[in-house]
Amino acid sequence: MSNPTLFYFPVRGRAELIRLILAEAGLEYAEHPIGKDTPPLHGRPTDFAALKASGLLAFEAVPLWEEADGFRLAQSLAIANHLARQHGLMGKTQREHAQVEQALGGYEDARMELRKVATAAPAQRSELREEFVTVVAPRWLGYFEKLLRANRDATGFLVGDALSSADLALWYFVETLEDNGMGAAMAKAPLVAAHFARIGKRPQIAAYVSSPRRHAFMTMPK
Ligand SMILES: N[C@@H](CCC(=O)N[C@@H](CS)C(=O)NCC(=O)O)C(=O)O
Repeated sequence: MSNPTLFYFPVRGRAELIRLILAEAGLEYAEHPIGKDTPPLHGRPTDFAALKASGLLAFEAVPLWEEADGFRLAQSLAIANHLARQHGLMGKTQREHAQVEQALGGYEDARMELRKVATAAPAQRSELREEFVTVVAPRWLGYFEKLLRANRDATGFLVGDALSSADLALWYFVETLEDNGMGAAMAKAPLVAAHFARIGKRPQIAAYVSSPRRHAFMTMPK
C-alpha cells in the first residue's frame, strides 16, 4: 500500500475533520471503506467485525489511519492532530498549539451535545432538538464567537494568523447544523457565520466539498 489510508465507513462522521485536513494539506490518500459482510480490500477486511478481529484497531473502533511504512493510529482527534502537526495546521508556537487543542476540545464537546440529540429516544428527540437549536448550540457558538473576537477582532482565524485544524473543525460543526436544518442556532453568531463563509471559500476546501470524493450528507433522525 503506497498511499496512506483512512479506514472508516463511507460517511462523514468522525472521519470528516481528518478528511478536511487532508484536503487542505493536499495529501494523497486512499480510503478503506468499512461495511458489513463486505469483501476484503488489498488483503485487509472491510467487514467491520472481521476488521475488529484482525487486531488492526487499537480500540476496536474506527477511524484508523495507516501510513505506507505500517505506522497505524486510532482515535479521530489523535489522527487529526498528527496530520495537522505534519502540515502546519496546528498553530505556529507551543501556545498556539495549545489554543488549537483548546478549540478542538470545545468542538468535541459541542459535537457531543449534537450526538445526544441524534441518539435520543424517538419520543424525546423533538424536545431535545428544540432545546439544542434554541439554547445549547447558541451557547457553544457564543463561545466560538468570543474566541474569534479575541483573536485579531475576528478578521481571520480561531488561533493566530493562519488556518488551523480548529478552523476546519468549527467549519464542519456549522455545516452539520446548516445541513440538518438547524441554521436558526446561528442567529446570534455573526462572527462564526462570517468565519464559516471564509473557510468554505478556501480553494482546497471548496474543491474537496464539491468533489465526488466527498461522502453524501446523511441527515440526523428527526
Ligand atoms: N474516541 C474515538 C471513538 C471512535 C468510535 O466510537 N468510532 C465508532 C464509529 S464512529 C466505532 O468504531 N465504534 C465501535 C463499534 O461500533 O463497535 C474516536 O474519536 O476515534
